[in-house]
Amino acid sequence: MKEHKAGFVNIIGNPNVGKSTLMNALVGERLSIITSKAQTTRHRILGIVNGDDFQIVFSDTPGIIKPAYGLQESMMDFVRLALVDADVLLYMVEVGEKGLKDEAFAEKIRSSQIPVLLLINKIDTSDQGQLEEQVAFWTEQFPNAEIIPISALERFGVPEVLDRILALLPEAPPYFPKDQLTDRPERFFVNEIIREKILLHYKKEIPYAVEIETERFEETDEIIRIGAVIMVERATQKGILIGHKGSALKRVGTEARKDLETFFDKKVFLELFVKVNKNWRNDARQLRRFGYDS
Ligand code: GDP
Ligand code: K
Ligand code: MG
Repeated sequence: MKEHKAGFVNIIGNPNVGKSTLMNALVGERLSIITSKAQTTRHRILGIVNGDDFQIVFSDTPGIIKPAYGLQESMMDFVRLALVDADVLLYMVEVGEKGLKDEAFAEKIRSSQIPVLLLINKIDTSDQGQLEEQVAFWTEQFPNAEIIPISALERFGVPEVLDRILALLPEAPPYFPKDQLTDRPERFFVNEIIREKILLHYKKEIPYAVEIETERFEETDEIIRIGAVIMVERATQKGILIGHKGSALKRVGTEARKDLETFFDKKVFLELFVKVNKNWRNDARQLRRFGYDS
């Protein structure tokens, strides 16, 4: 059997640096995309790129200075999210983008345990001298990153980006069916959106102790009815998750529902249940990222 590589690649960068253009260019190379409902950068999954012997799952995070997430803390939470569960991080900047506005953010990137490819995009708009200056600047800022100058628009450097990602991906079976869209990925997105809200609203212990399972996903012309179970290992965690008079869980539910409505472009009815299951780690760990666990 030929080896198969698969993994999660997160893309971060300011709005309009060219993240979506790069995605389109990558998908245009000999590949297929099976899911791309969320082209807006409010959501994490952008697309899945398949080859015979690989599968790359690209995720996006909201622009790192997006005003809607203007609070420093939320922003850092999103960057933290981008550094969790990824195999490779793509950090995209554009030619001429100078100076890091945010030292805390830069520090996160510098100390990333995940390989970072720093893509300097739009080099079609710069001359050689400028480009060399840029490469020197970013090399100094992020000595741990691999710098690749590209033009997503003109596809310059795009095959190299793909090659580097493939070199860095672990050997793994595909996470999603390679040629079809099923309801499995939809459940996977539901799980991910709920998980994101939990990561944002609770301290460390909770996000790492939970597992989410979407048990019900029923779509009609008007509405999608979703039932999801949040599994925890201990009763105390259940209490924290639910919060005083249910207020904490309610916030998770409300925010997740809003995102799901944008994601699926449809009204969503979302029910969340919290269950204590001491053994979920043993049961579910292997399947966690697959979206096949329901
Ligand atoms: P995103 O917000 O990071 O997803 O950025 P988009 O992919 O939507 O691109 C923002 C704008 O930059 C669009 O007008 C693109 O056409 C343009 N753009 C993206 N990549 C390049 C590039 O390599 N060169 C040039 N000149 N423009 C680009
Ligand atoms: K854009
Ligand atoms: Mg975009």
